[in-house]
Amino acid sequence: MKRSVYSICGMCTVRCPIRVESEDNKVTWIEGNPHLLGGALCAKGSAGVALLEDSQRPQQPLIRVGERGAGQWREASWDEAFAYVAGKLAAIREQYGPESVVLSSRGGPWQDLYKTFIHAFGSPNYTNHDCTCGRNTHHASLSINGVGRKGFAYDIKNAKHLVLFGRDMFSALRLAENHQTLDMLDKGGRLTYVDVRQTMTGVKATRFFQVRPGTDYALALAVIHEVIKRQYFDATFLAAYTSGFEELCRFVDEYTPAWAAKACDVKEKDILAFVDEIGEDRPKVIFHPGWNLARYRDSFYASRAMHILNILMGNIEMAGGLFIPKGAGDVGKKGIRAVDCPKPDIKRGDGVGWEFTHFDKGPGLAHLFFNRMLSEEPYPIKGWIAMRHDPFSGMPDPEKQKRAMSKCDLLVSIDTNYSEFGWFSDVILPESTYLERDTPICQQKGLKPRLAVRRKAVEPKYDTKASWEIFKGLADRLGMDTFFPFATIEEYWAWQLEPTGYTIADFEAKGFVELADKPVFYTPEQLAGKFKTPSGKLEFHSEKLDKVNLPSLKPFASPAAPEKGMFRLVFGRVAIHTHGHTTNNPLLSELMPENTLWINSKKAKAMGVVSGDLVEVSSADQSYRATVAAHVTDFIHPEAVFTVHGFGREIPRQTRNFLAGLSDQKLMIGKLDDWDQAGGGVNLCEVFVRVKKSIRNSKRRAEL
Ligand SMILES: Nc1nc2c(c(=O)[nH]1)N[C@H]1C(S)=C(S)[C@@H](COP(=O)(O)OP(=O)(O)OC[C@H]3O[C@@H](n4cnc5c(=O)[nH]c(N)nc54)[C@H](O)[C@@H]3O)O[C@H]1N2
Ligand SMILES: Nc1nc2c(c(=O)[nH]1)N[C@H]1C(S)=C(S)[C@@H](COP(=O)(O)OP(=O)(O)OC[C@H]3O[C@@H](n4cnc5c(=O)[nH]c(N)nc54)[C@H](O)[C@@H]3O)O[C@H]1N2
Ligand code: SF4
Ligand SMILES: [Mo]
Repeated sequence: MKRSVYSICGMCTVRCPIRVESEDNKVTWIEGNPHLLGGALCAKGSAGVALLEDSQRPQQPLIRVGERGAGQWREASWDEAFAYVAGKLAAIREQYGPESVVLSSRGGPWQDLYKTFIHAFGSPNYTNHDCTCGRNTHHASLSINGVGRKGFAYDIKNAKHLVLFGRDMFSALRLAENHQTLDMLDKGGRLTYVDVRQTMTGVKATRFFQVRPGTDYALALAVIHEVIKRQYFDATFLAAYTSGFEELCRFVDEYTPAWAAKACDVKEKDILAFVDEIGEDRPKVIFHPGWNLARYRDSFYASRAMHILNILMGNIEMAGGLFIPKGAGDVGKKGIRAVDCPKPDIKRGDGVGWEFTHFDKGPGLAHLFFNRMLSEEPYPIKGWIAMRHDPFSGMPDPEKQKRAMSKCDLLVSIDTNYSEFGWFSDVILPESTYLERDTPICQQKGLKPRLAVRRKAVEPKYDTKASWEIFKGLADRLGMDTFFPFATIEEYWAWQLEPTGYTIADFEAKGFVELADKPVFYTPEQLAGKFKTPSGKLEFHSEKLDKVNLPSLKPFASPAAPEKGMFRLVFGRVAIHTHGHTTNNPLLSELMPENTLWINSKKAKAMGVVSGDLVEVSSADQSYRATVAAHVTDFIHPEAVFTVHGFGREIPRQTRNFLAGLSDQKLMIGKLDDWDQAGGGVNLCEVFVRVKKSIRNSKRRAEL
């Protein structure tokens, strides 16, 4: 029988809306939801069928029988696996207290489920991936704007100029944002791109700065200097909504374009020409605060500088600028219900909220758990549940993580794939792929907020379950069933929708329910109350930072240069892979089976390396090394080498990516302890590696 359902893609965390066709329980076609994406889908989205059909993913619950990491498993029924995990969790709770269990997840619109589970269990220790992703930019936004990194979105389509510092959006895709940017360029808009190397985004840009690694902050300070000098700011906006402008003016006085040109290895005339352009294009100039703004020790301040530039442009809450995403309440509608349980009033195990008081307590900071696990301070951690999160892949120095995790009595991976963490864990609870599962309804905020839902296109191919069923299954066995008051997804949807007046049938026509007909912008009066800072204004100077002895405006310090024979390791995305979990996908692994090492032509020449030669890359302490092909190019700064994240995996049941390429996170020795004290993010780009020509190069080449 033929079917068509609207759903939500799950090949990356962007979650694009899709339409899926199936026949006799086989997926035959996937496209972007025509009502929102005009059918467009990226390569990964199209490869969802290959994920579904892949036999190299866990097919039923697995319980470890050999040593941790040895890969010996016994297959278990769901009843058995639930009873096993619930039994171990109950024993930990009994012996050490509920706070001894951590649940980490990839965040997202369904995190209420995971948070409710761990809070109902009695632990405050919910954490997520963000310390290695957007935490610095999140805290930067909180410190200036009083709202986190998702507190603003960008009306790129109507902008005249988009400025991206290390936001390689045509590799690190978000389809709707990509479409908006292409539309903006078609209408004559400008795109300025800043990176240490040329990228898919850089080649579409109207202006490209190839900067010295870790110097974005210097460039941004010079632009602020020049914008203020030329009075390219919106004085009315500044007077109405900001505090600390005079201090900012004094601070940037010394940071001239001539100075920045030297600090960043770019030309002064290019900086001046760029400022000419933003003078013409303002206020419709968007400085994207970066998803990660790379991850250097001053990324928090660099991201603050982007926010400062937006504020100077006066582009907030207007077409072609930044806007505050609207939810149901903002458009006069009732929101959906979410499961909930108050967070237990117990100190977090990572120190956030009591030792570190200036960070968002929500998910804390995952990397801060590991030393504390080793020292058992403030209490032992005995269980770790990773839900759609692979700490060994997404966090640095997996060997150190393993040492800390070895203190645990229970490690559980809830994943669609074998993750590096899952392979080391005690129990794998396999989630059905996104094409085989229904999810709760979620709200998508925006200028026109929506409700959306993922609907299964086919029945599960293997003995897998949806995460809501997994958490409910465990909760029922731990006496926490009242928190999840539904037995089927239909009951769950009805319970969620009850306050809204909608029913699940309202999602049939387009796959979503639109809560507003037209884009909703706040009026200037409404805007005034929206910044949740202590003063209610956009604060160039933050008293919250004063309280923890951190400067609001920090002088630029030039990053360290690599020693001879070493390079700064930078990493990033390609459009056809999502981190490490698509590199074994039957289709995508064919498109890109392994990563390479980008290296500057002059440096390569000095080593006698040409493109395609094998190079050996090793960590500073030599404990991890891998051999990959060199990609020699002028378009990377000589101090840096670059690789695509997600390779160098070591899971024998994944034969397509087994030991293919190089793992950047395994080169990041000691980086769990090197993090930005102001922004909380791990300094993943403060890593130096040794590179040499490999002795494994073919004889023929050696003879040439
Ligand atoms: N296809 C695909 N899309 C994705 C993802 C994916 O895995 N695959 N992941 C999603 C996720 S989780 C995220 S967080 C986003 C990330 O989105 P982005 O941050 O846009 O993506 P990255 O590729 O990580 O970008 C890092 C870039 O920073 C550059 N860089 C390194 N050092 C510096 C520096 O000092 N200055 C500047 N200006 N640039 C520097 C690197 O060369 C690289 O091009 O992408 C999302 N989209
Ligand atoms: N060295 C280095 N470290 C990095 C990065 C880097 O580029 N280099 N990038 C950083 C960034 S920006 C991020 S966001 C993090 C990402 O790191 P993680 O948060 O670990 O994210 P992913 O690798 O996307 O996915 C984690 C796990 O989710 C599983 N998964 C995928 N789909 C599903 C699903 O539908 N259900 C379930 N239950 N599981 C699923 C995947 O198989 C994978 O094992 O890593 C960060 N760390
Ligand atoms: S960007 Fe691609 S993989 Fe990610 S959700 Fe959208 S279609 Fe899916
Ligand atoms: Mo991320």
